[in-house]
Amino acid sequence: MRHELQRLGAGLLLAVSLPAAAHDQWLASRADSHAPIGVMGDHVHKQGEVMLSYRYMRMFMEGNRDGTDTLTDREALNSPAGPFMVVPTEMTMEMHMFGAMYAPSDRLTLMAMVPVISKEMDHVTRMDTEFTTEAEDFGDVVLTALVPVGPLVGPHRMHLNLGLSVPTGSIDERDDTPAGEDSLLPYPMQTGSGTYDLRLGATYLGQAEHWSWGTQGLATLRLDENDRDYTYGDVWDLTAWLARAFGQQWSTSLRLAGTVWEDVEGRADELNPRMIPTADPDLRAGERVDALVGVNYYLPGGMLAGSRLALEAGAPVYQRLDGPQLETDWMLTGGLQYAF
Ligand SMILES: [Cu+2]
Repeated sequence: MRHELQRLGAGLLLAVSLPAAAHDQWLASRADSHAPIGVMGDHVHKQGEVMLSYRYMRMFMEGNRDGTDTLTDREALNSPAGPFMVVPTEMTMEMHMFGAMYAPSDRLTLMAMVPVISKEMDHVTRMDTEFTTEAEDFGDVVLTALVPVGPLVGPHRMHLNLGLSVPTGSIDERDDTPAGEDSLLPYPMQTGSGTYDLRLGATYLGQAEHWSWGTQGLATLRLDENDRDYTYGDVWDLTAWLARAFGQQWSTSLRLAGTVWEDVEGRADELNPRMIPTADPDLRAGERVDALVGVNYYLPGGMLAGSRLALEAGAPVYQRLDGPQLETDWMLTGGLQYAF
């Protein structure tokens, strides 16, 4: 009898505490405990955990824009900022991003991100000649310390993103152009910044039984000038998302991402800003808001327990560019994550 009462008591306690836990505790083992895959440094790990990840990102840009107005190629060539000999018409950017995370303690997660970037840009000249340039190289490796702040109990989590971007990327990409064989390519075709940059920010995550949400702000602050005597503009990112969990394995998300980026300071001697707008350091700044939808899949058990698959795609809902500058049309990120 006493035994049965004990069992009943334990059962009741479990029945009460399970749904309560789902409401009161932030759970790492849910599909939506990771942000949409386009967000990086969104979560921390428990002491001793390791996570490896791979992301494929693709971004497509077509047509020029000045302010919020779209321009024809002819209008871009004859823009008040010019006139120019050449304007870009289309660009595709692909990135393979390899990541590793390790938590030496519950209060510190270390993260390294290694990008490999390829870019392709189509152009048209004043004489209607078309040509394409290509670049492929490493991007800048980013090392980040993720430091939880506040209590590690309850349905909310917050951490600081303390990152350093190391200039492993290239600022020496060259290709043949009508201006000459093996010419230095303009600023947006390079794969690195050439500078050490701070990447500082904060991330907040919240969970309810079926829903979760989060926000992250990040500033990219350039610390010096690169070997070609210029510095990319600082970048300010702010994003927020809402996710709906369907069981433990699936979730879908909606996200808004705002970015503001500044002009290039200084200039590369080899680039002639009268030739093409992408070579003009004063025609680089802009701001954009993207809307994205995503899906996360999480495998909680079995051989590949701890694996995650995710996809996110979106398009700008607002963009204002110091133009003429290529406008963004859509972006996509797919990713694989494995924690052990
Ligand atoms: Cu991780």
